[in-house]
Amino acid sequence: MPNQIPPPLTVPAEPYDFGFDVATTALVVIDMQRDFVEPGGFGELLGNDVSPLQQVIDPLGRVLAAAREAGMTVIHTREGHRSDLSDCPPAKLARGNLDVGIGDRGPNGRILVRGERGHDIVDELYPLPGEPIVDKPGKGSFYGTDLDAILHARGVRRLIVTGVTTEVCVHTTVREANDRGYEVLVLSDCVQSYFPEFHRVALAMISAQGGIFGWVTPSTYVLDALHSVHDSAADPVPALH
Ligand code: C5J
Repeated sequence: MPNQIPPPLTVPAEPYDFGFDVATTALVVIDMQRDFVEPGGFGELLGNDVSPLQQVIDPLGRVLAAAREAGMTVIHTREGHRSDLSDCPPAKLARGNLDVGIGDRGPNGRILVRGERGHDIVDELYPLPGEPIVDKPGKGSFYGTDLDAILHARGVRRLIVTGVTTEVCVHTTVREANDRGYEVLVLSDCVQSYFPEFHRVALAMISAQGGIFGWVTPSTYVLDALHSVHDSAADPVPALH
């Protein structure tokens, strides 16, 4: 076994403590788009109540601020398609037999189409200049995107995953990341689903069997860890005599 230096930050998690550092970890914010989180979007068109998803905005906003202050890589994703829908598989377009579906006009513009208001990220969590936005055609954040290349270029090996929905785009991304060798921590109060039972079981599936896909913890532990980085950076340097 090669000697491994343990990561300097450790948080309690299921199924056991998760170690990470700021330099090799990225915060990934998945699909916090109006089309999923606000009325009039794709989520509501599918018959869902979107209000549970709005509960993650506050805790996720706090994690986002702490990650930015600590200097951690932050990556945002958006699910959606080219305006001519040429990257949308016919099966995805047809799914659900919807009267109004992907590419059709809704209150926030054309549904899940890039450049439309509904496709974009909610104001509260809007990316800062320099934070990569990964536009993805599918549920997973790696499929059909350059996310892996971006992470490799930055030396990122661990992901702290947040966003919506727990059992769809979050889960698919966690599985894709796990198979690519990333260590993944999911923040239980910063992910949500239209279905409480799916949310609960999806989180349980990640940490079961010794962490078969990764780790799960509430955001408070990660906030404390990130604040400790920021606080120690702010400590005055002792004077040399
Ligand atoms: C869905 C997503 N649920 N971001 N997308 O269609 O989870």
